[in-house]
Amino acid sequence: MKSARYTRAIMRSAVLGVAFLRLVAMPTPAAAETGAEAWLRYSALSPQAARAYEKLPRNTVLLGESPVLKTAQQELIRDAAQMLGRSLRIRTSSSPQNAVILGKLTDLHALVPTLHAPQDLRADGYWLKAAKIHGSECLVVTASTDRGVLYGVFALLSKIARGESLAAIDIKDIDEVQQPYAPIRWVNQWDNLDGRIERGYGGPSIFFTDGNVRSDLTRAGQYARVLASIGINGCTINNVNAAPGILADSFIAQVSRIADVFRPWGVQLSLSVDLGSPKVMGGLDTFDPLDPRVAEWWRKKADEIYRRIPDFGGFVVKADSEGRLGPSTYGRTPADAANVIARALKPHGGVVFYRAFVYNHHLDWHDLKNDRAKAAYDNFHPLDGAFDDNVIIQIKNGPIDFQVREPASPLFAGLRRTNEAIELQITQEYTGQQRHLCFLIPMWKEVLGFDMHVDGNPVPVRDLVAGNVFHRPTGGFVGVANVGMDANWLGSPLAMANLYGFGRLAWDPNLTAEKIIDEWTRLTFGSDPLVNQTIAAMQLNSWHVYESYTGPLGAGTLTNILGNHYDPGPESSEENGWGQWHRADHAGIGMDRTIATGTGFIGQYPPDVQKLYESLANCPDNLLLFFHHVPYTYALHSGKTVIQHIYDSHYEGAKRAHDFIAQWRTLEGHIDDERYRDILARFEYQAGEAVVWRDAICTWIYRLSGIPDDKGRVGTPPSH
Ligand code: GCW
Repeated sequence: MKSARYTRAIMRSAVLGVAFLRLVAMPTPAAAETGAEAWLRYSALSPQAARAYEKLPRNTVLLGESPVLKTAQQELIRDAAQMLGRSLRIRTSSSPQNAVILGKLTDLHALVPTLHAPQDLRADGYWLKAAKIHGSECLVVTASTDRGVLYGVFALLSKIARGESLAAIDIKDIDEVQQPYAPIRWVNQWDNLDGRIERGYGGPSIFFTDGNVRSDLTRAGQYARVLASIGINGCTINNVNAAPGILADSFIAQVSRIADVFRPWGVQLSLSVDLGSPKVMGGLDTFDPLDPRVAEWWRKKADEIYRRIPDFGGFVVKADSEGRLGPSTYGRTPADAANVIARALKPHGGVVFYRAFVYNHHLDWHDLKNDRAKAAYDNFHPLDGAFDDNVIIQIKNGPIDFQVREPASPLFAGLRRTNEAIELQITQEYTGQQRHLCFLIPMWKEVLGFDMHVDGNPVPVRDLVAGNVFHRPTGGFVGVANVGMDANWLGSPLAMANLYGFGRLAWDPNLTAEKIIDEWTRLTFGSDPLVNQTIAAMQLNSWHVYESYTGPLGAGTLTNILGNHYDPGPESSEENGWGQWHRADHAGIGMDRTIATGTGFIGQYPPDVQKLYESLANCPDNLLLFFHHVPYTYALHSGKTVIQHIYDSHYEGAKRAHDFIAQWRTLEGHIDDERYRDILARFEYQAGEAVVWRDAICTWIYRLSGIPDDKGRVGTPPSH
């Protein structure tokens, strides 16, 4: 009943939309934009562009009636009307003439037994196929799951919105199968129950406020739509530094309301849990994972959750990490801890993500062999094979912590009999906190494409995490998103390219950064070539620019590591237990992680990768200081000394950040004023911050090394 009303409401708004479009002769200059629609703006196409879609069927038929399928049809009707100015009419399966037919393959076969997908459709994969059905031209959007149908609809809408392959939309030609690379494509939100978000830069939580679930969950539903549109199928709603109270029965009842608004979009809800819960809030005197009472506690808890949330996804666990309780309290292993929870979830089909971010933050920095980078591999590699089938080890992309550049974590190649997922950070904790432009897809692509040379064979990280290499039952991609109540979700309009890109890479890590940014820019700003080219180029350069005025040569972000992770603070990242970044002194700089003389971290990689990093001759310049300690006068492959490279890089980076202002100004009048002015102000701010960074790091290193800048810039007061 409710959904029929909703359908009518959608239809009404579509009809009104059409009426409105008829009144407006031509697309007006861009209207006010808040960013709330993200890349789902679906603005009216120009009459000329719309003509290319004239052959899109006039009707739509839905086979089945699940909430996800209904969402798919409503989305199609509404957005096609917005873009094309005409509304698809709903027909039943008895009259599928000239229709976009939506439904699972099994239902489609009942209608057209002869239609067979060209390949097996994996869960969530879809097939867009033009076909003559009962003598009339139809367009089929089909999949093996309801969710796949929804993804197929979003893909079709995206093509129309981007004006992609106009010829391909010719009803006779379209025949496209898309399959996700891996089953796990999730986001994590680090939301606290009081409404604050750890490392969130887009406003307060869309889920929680003052210790409760928000009464109005409109934004949570909109978020699920945004996620579904790029194929993301799971969302962990609370901070990995989990409040035990999340598991109180009364709270689960509240959380189930969030699951209700996710469900129509095929997004599974999951929770971060505190491993101490059985004791801290559960009434037991222990949380020892091997105690049968603890196992029973988790079983009952899981049963209770599934009673209220039948499609619940599972738990994320951060334990023995940064002060969190963990199995070490009882001399147990991460496998003991993960398995006790996994067994409680197993009968319901749930999974446990156990984070590999386990390290000692009271490390003795005087001991030059100590190295935080070694922790994940040291803790998890020996347990390979000890984890149950529904446990996934969630591994940060690099061995430290989302720095501006890190090598791929060696643990990706260190687990053969254990599921794994890569954890990428969409929220820009160490990369400018959404106040600096930093498009992270090129960085993620480098990691996903990094060849781990497993057993001497070429093996990119993307295949390891997808579970393809060692034939694991599951695996994939997790992104720490941290969207908030700000209208534009992440606090900065351009930062949304990272969320979009995460979803696209999780679906297909072989997509190029260029393709992803082109898609995002067209969807977000329209089809003006100047806008597309300018924004794409700025985004594609932005990571290198940020890296060059913060921490080049693999030195780490050089930010204030004990505080906000934003301002320059190179001294803070040394001489404390949280790990060592650069070991800079008067004679040299860099962390010696070699097998021969350093911490031995390089020894965690397969032999061919060891060869790459162990020798100074082979080690790439951009990771030199991550792996080696060298004198400031050491000559890079480029021929420059390390110190001169650092000076030049900071000056050049700050200049390039400043150039962003002029590049952006070329877009005045080509995009809406709101976003134009908002983003311009951000670039002006970033240019100033880049100078602060440049001067802080150059002065620091000049004082340490005593070596002047060849070009005479460092250490001299500014001339005006
Ligand atoms: O990078 C660090 C962050 C912490 C975060 C932790 C983690 C949620 O500074 O805020 O805690 O990583 O990933 O667990």
